[in-house]
Amino acid sequence: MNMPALFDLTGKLALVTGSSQGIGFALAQGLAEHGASVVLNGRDRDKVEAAADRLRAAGHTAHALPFDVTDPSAAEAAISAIESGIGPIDILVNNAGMQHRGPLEDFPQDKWDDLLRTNISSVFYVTQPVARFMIGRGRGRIINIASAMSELARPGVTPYTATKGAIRNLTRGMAADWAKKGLQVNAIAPGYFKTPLNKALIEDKTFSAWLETRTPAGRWGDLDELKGAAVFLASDAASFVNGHTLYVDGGLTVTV
Ligand code: GCO
Repeated sequence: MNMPALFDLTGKLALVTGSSQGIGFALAQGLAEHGASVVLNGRDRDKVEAAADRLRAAGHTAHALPFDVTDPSAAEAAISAIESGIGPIDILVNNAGMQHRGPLEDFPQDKWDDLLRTNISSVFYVTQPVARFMIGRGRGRIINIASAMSELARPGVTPYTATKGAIRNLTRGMAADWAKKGLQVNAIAPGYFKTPLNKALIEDKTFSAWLETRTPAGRWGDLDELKGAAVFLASDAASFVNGHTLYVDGGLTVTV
């Protein structure tokens, strides 16, 4: 097969959770730029619709589907609605997530519960119904969004770090269960990118200066630099890649 065709997503349908802004929107945009139709998701209907309009204005096929990924019934209903009303889901990107920072000894238990539900349980709630359809077709690509914090820790984000470490192993487990059924399940682990989730860090000049020194590339990542990893893992170019976590972090996780 010629190389460009390997990365061509024309005719594919991708669901990207948490895609009205930030990393999720960039990944949906990258998949659409390589031919996929995309279903955008988020909890805020207006934001999801506005994001879909942005992609349509660029000539892409985009659907807006606001639903709460932390509600298993809502997730199952949304997946059924996509499969029956839009088309078979070829690509699932589990991007929806949250962050809450604070010292672990004082970390609020309700925030702990929110993080586990949003960053881990939602991936199970959304992926299980999608995987059933994919298994029925003998094909599908699932991309979970991990983090540099799947590999490293830093003070003040321990609950988030725990959830992202779990995502790395959940990815491996999904690959173990589903590779023989024709599914490829991998993860993308972003380093530090200027997203709404990191607003507080971006505005913290001390943190930003430290990060730029700590990161071998010497800078924050640009959201467009995540698109290639998503297109690769969603495409036929990754047909024998399974259970892998691909770090897109400027070298952060391989150096001290
Ligand atoms: C933090 C950040 C990180 C990034 C990203 C790094 O407070 O350290 O939120 O967790 O969001 O996950 O890979």
